[in-house]
Amino acid sequence: MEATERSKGSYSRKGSSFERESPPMVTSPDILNASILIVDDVPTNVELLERMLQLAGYTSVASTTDPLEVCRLHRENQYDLILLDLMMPGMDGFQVMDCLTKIEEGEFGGYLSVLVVTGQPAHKLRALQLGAKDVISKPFETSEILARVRNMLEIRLLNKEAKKQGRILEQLVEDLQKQIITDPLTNLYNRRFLQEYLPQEIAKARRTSSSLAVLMFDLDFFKRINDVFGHEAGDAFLKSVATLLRGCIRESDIACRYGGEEFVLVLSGASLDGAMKKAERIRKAVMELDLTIRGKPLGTVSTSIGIAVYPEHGTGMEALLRAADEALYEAKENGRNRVVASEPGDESRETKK
Ligand code: GH3
Ligand code: MG
Ligand code: MG
Repeated sequence: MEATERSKGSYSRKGSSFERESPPMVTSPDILNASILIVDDVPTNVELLERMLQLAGYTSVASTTDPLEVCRLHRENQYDLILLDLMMPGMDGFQVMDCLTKIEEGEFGGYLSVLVVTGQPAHKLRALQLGAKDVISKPFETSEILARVRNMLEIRLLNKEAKKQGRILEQLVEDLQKQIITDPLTNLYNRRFLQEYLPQEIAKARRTSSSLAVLMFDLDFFKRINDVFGHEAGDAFLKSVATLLRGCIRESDIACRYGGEEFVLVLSGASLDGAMKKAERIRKAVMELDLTIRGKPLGTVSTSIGIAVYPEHGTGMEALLRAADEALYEAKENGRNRVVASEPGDESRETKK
């Protein structure tokens, strides 16, 4: 029993059930359900091929005797395989292929699967050079054409699957890149992002001789919210502060969750005065947040804010963050619920409550 399972190579025992380790990417039903178009100006040729494919189990076989229709049909249906005659009145198979290639390259960016079925062996090489993936001569053997159709569809479907997996992978990478720089509770940027972003913004401010403000927030006595109302209430409050911060900055600014109940705003181009006014507005707005958790109002939570501005209070990220942190510390020391700006030479400016 074990030997048989192992010799199959694709099943293993996991828990109490058998799980497929690597399911085939393209199954037989996938191939039989793939969409096929037959193009030939002679109706009896079309009927012969159609019947042959249907008898072999193919479920999605369409046909046309008008070569001028092929491109429109392909644009509408994006066939997995086109069986194409070469000698047709109005538009020959080479012209059809040219037009199909343009559609694939321009609109679908895909893989054009054309199997040329021709009565002129002399045209085989040219057909292959112009993009046919395979060529078969009329009269053909049923078993040979069926084998070629199957092989071509397998490649086409594998190509489709690889593209799909590629897109899934791209999305995954994009999601991961976003996760790496996002705080999961508040959806604000996290500290890691700030550390990448701030030096770049400082460099930009230096190049353009403009200013930049760093505002550091710390909620006052926030531990009490958790102690009295529970952690869930604390989380809900942090989320509303985040929403408030996100709503009051410009597109060129960023809001980060710096730590537990600490937030940082980076305001590009802001002067000290502008930053102090904005901080003051936010301080008041936080005081006005009135959240209710399970019918209980959380009451007022105040916030202390420290501000540092490039280039007055520092010309690098660490110096600016330190200056903002020191100003915040001073706001706490001076009674909380206030905005304090760092000042060159360690003095500070403060707005009153
Ligand atoms: P201070 O005015 O000195 O800043 O007082 P404080 O209580 O805010 O400061 P402290 O540093 O003593 O406590 C911070 C509190 O923030 C304690 C911690 O439980 C809470 N906190 C930090 N992160 C989270 C979080 O993700 N969710 C919740 N609910 N609380 C958090
Ligand atoms: Mg804190
Ligand atoms: Mg605090």
